[in-house]
Amino acid sequence: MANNVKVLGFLLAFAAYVFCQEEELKIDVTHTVEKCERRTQKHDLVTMHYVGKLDNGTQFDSSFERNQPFQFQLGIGQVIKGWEQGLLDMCPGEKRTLTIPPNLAYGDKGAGDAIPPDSTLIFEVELVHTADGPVPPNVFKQIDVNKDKELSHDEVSDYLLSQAVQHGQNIDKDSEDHKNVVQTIFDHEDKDKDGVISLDEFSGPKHDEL
Ligand SMILES: [Ca+2]
Ligand SMILES: [Ca+2]
Repeated sequence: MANNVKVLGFLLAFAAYVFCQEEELKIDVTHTVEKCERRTQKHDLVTMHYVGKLDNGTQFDSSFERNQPFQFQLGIGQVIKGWEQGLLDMCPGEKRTLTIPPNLAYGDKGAGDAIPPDSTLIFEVELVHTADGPVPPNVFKQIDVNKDKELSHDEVSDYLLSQAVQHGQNIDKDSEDHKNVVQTIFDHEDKDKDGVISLDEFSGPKHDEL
């Protein structure tokens, strides 16, 4: 079950804000560099410094105070959407202020005690370094075993079971827990409710060329 939850969380992270109203990200470049050695792109491993504040000015996080920049990979859902979108095409040394609406941050759930529901977040970010990162696996293709470019209930179920086995767990495919996990994924991903998840609907890692 624990692993199912992990896989589910992974899939839902991409779908979490679909139902929220769309608001735009605001990017203000506050410092430019004259010589740009490389601009960030999808799948880069980026190293950042940042200060995060609520829109009332309350600071909730700072990599400067930890004295340690933050490293992550762009484009694979490791960070909030406002970062995924707002940190692209950026030069090392460049600074930006990102004003991120809730639907591109932590939505109506918020995060912990620090970030209340429906918070707009202000991040002052500075790119320290960027480099090529690994291209992630095409999860859609892995799930779509019969290659009809749609994910059926059985395909999603089989994929979750195979992931569990890879992590040394055995899940009963007829258990209520497992069925609920599959159903929850379809509730979020099968937007037109036709019983299959199309490539367009799928919000996890996929490649456009499929
Ligand atoms: Ca299929
Ligand atoms: Ca569908």
